[in-house]
Amino acid sequence: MTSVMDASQVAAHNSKLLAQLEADYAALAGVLARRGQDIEALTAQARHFAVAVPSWGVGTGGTRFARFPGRGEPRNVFEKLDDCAVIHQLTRATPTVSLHFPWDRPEDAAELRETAAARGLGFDAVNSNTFQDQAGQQHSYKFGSLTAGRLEVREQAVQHNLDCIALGQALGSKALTVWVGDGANFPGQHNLRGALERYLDSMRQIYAGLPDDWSLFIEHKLFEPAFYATTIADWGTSFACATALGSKARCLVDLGHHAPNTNIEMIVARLAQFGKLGGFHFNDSKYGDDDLDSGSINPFQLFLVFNELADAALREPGLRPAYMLDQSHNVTDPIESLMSSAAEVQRAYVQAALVDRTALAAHQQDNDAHQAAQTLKQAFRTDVSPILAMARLRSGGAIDPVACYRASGYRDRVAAQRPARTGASSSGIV
Ligand code: LRH
Ligand code: MN
Ligand code: MN
Repeated sequence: MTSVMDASQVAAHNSKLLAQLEADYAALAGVLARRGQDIEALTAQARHFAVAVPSWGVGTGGTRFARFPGRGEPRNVFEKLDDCAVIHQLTRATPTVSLHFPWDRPEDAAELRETAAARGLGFDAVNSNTFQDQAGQQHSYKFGSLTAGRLEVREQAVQHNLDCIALGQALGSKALTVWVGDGANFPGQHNLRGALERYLDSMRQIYAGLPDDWSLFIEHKLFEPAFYATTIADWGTSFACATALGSKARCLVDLGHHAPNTNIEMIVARLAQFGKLGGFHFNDSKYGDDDLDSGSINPFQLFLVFNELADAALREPGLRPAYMLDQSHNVTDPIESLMSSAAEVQRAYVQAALVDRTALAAHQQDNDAHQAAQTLKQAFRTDVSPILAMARLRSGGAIDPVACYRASGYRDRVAAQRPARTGASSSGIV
């Protein structure tokens, strides 16, 4: 395996921080032991945690008003893989990359797969894109894609999804995530029920092209770009469609795709209960689909989501929802944001493992609401940072990934190799 970053730099970084980490780890081990918890079991669990990185996350994001490119932005999918490799090398928690087509369409899929493997990376779910028109495309998606009134538009959108599956197969992916922005900006613009009927008809054709060992993830989103009525706006619609399509279709929960204050952890519990929880796009938000760094605004919500997942895992040991970050980095170095975000999601996972479920169930049975809430709070308030750092160290990563990355000079090096793009792009995503 070829490393993008020199392993000796990681080793030098770790040797400086090792004594301090060992002291913090021993102190936390003592606290946990008093609660009857074994730190070694938790560290082993943390080492198994993995979350996929979105290829589009390593470029600087933007809004629909402006994009301010960062230094050394990756110019193609191979350079994106290099950045993803750094993230995984230092965090050891992001072994897969999620591609978006046609943004990442490779000329040679086999070459891309080999390059990824040489970097120690694999491919997670592939994402289709029928929410914007591409150069040379025959029919426009201005008035919808999978739900469009015109048959030729729907056929083109279905074919794009089938092409994504074929490309994903060549890369070793096992899932297709479909998010469509289809909807209406005005009451009366289209027939609300008719649009969903056309969506289902299109999705049935995509589902028919899905290999046996693949999953089809339906991603809902409340609004944007359709501001009056989005066809797949909520988990209920997503659930109904996944059920209508069949067992390979499941729902994907992007945390930013709900109205503020929505009880997302309850949506997670419902989907898990009915066998339709497919996966997550992790991010954080204050107002809408802000795509802020995971855990940066509401880490308690993230913990509560993982608390439901921990409960669901006890009931269904086979439950394996797909974890991915889906963020847009406008004011930070994307590599730093993605490394910190992976650790924040991993933190919530470990904190949820700390919950004393026997005590919680007893408080619930006794109607002791106060102690039930405190049981969750105790786990949430526990600083598990030493567990995360030790898990990284033992897996060959960095004790402090951002400090190690900054000291390595990686951004300066790639900035020299990847000249700045000229001109301002107004793209809100890449
Ligand atoms: C839509 C979304 C979806 C897209 C990505 C770029 O807001 O969350 O997952 O594929 O952003
Ligand atoms: Mn998403
Ligand atoms: Mn989104």
